[in-house]
Amino acid sequence: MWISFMILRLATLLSNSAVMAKTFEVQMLNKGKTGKMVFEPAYLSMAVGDTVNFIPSSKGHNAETIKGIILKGAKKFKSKINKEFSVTLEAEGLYGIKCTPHYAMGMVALRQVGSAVNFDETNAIKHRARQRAGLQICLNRFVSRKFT
Ligand SMILES: [Cu+2]
Repeated sequence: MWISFMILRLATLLSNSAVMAKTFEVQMLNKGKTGKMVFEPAYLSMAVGDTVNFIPSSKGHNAETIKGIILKGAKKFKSKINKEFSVTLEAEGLYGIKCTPHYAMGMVALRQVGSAVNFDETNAIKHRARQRAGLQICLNRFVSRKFT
């Protein structure tokens, strides 16, 4: 009786932790609601241990972490063009993500994992105008969420 109670309890704990970690789908698109060459959604707030699944809905895109917009020690990644790619983000902070071929067109995204411990460094980084504009939109969403 005691054993079966413990097994049941353990099973409940395990299933709870499986439910807690979420998977977010992000489309990589030639044309989206927010313009041409976009990640949708461009900004996402996640918990530590959540997974992002990048889906190449249009051809010619990938997802790569941006140098300088990722906390030191956090896992960098670069997916293959046209391939679906999943990554579990274990370190807290902001992750800047770009599409390698369309970075110059401003195809960028921001993931906030837990709290944005590297916000100041992210906000201070220098980029060319288009990338900067894309990142600024993401950062503004982060800021408005933070202070409202
Ligand atoms: Cu792209």
